[in-house]
Amino acid sequence: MTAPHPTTLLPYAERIKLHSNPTARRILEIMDRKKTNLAVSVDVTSAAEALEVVKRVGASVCMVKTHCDIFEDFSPAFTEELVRLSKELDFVIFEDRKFADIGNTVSLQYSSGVHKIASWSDLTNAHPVPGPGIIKGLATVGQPLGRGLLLLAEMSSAGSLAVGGYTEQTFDMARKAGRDFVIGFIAQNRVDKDASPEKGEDWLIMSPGVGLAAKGDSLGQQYRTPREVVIEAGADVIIVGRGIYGVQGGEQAVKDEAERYRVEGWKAYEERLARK
Ligand code: 5IU
Repeated sequence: MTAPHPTTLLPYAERIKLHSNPTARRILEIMDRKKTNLAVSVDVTSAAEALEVVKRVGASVCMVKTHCDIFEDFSPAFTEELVRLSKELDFVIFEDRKFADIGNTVSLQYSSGVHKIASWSDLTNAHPVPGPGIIKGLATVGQPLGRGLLLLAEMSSAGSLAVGGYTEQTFDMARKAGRDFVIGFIAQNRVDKDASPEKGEDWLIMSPGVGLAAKGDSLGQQYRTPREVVIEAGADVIIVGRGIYGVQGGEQAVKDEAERYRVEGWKAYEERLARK
């Protein structure tokens, strides 16, 4: 076995001081306070239903992930309520927008339009494919608001082109941009290979494609267990969608399932710390 990445041997609480970005600090603070590395992805098409799911899972999560363009009835009232819940139930909002255009266009997509993502979402993400201008464009809008950005270094889906040299160059791009706005990666592995917390460099790795029951879906999604993701791959946050909001059995079942994933994710984190 290769040696564990040094970042994975540090408690979340000890990593707070390695970040200046307010969203990165808040994520780590919440994770430590609520004992959770679970993010729930609420991919339902009704805003009212999404808020119901959020109320059920809120106590168990550090983050709620949205796709705001999925909602049939998106409105400013929805995001106001989501922001209110994020304060009441203590979680961060992550709009999984996957920006992928030139800097000028993404700055408009982030600030304007129907969704005005930067006004309510603490965290968002971007494909590095357009080059570093995408980070600059999003930073002009998000950084003054204390928002954070993740770069998509890898994807969970079968046949993804975000592998090898592409993934490595994504990390290099983030490093060059600095950690004022870019706080980590969506990835399947510890893509911040030689980052050393001893030298003050810390990145958050968040992994979708997590499930305790299914191994995948019919459209290329691939699932790993929380243990595989947190211990073997060294990711910091597990992102679960259908495994939680799609569980049969009504409101209580969704709440219980979120709690089950929280416990699994946290046990795995404690086990990874104990490897020292
Ligand atoms: N998502 C992935 N894989 C990725 C990226 C994002 O699944 O590589 I980047 C999103 C898609 C969906 C959620 O919103 O994470 C996973 O949902 P399920 O747990 O329902 O598969």
